[in-house]
Amino acid sequence: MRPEMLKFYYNTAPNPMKVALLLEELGLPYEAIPVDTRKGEQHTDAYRAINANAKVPSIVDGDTVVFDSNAILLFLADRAGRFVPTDLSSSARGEMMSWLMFVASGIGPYSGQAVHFRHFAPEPKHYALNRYDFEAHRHWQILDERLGKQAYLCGRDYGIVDMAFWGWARMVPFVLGIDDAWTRYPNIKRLLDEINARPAAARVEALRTRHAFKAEVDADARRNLFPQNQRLEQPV
Ligand SMILES: N[C@@H](CCC(=O)N[C@@H](CS)C(=O)NCC(=O)O)C(=O)O
Repeated sequence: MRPEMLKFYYNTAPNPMKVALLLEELGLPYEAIPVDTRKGEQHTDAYRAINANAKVPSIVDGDTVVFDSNAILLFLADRAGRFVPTDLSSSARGEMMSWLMFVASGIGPYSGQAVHFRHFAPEPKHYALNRYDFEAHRHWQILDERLGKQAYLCGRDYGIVDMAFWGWARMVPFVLGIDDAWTRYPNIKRLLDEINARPAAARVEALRTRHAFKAEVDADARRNLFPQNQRLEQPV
């Protein structure tokens, strides 16, 4: 019997797209299964059985289930022995883990919250926006400085940290709400352009347009994406 193909649950947001890039770089056959988060498909019982956090991406490969984008990157790269230093006790491995977690716990969350407070949150939001905008700038600045000194985030070799970076990097002008983002962070733009030129990135671009995800952020989408807002309607 033909083994089932790896299932990749995705939408076109930064976290799923970094995983799509690795799947394409590895040349792994996969079935791309859209999860339309604006329609609330992440909250179904069937999907929550795969990802208790009710977010994309997730993968299911046989009886292996992995969720959270950076966990998936590390799992797949380790399994393939590619795009990561494979000697677990090497300094290169320590460096890779540090920068992967920096992207996972810093770049992603601060950029995500900067987007939320800049583009979606109701007023008053000055305090929150100032905090997340400051932290988003600070994190991107750290990567820009690093990329001013070396080709890739972990030195001379392209790897999963660069893929994790790539998922978010194209969003930088939107995250920071500025037109001159690429003048301020030229090294980020340099690596973004380089990765965009890779054949794997072109295949991710094709995946992006394969499914018509809901485009409107209407009241229903807001309920699905920002369930916390329901508490604001209840008396304290
Ligand atoms: N830490 C998670 C975050 C995943 C995440 O926030 N995914 C977003 C898309 S980039 C999502 O599913 N949003 C829908 C929702 O929050 O309901 C990861 O890296 O995979």
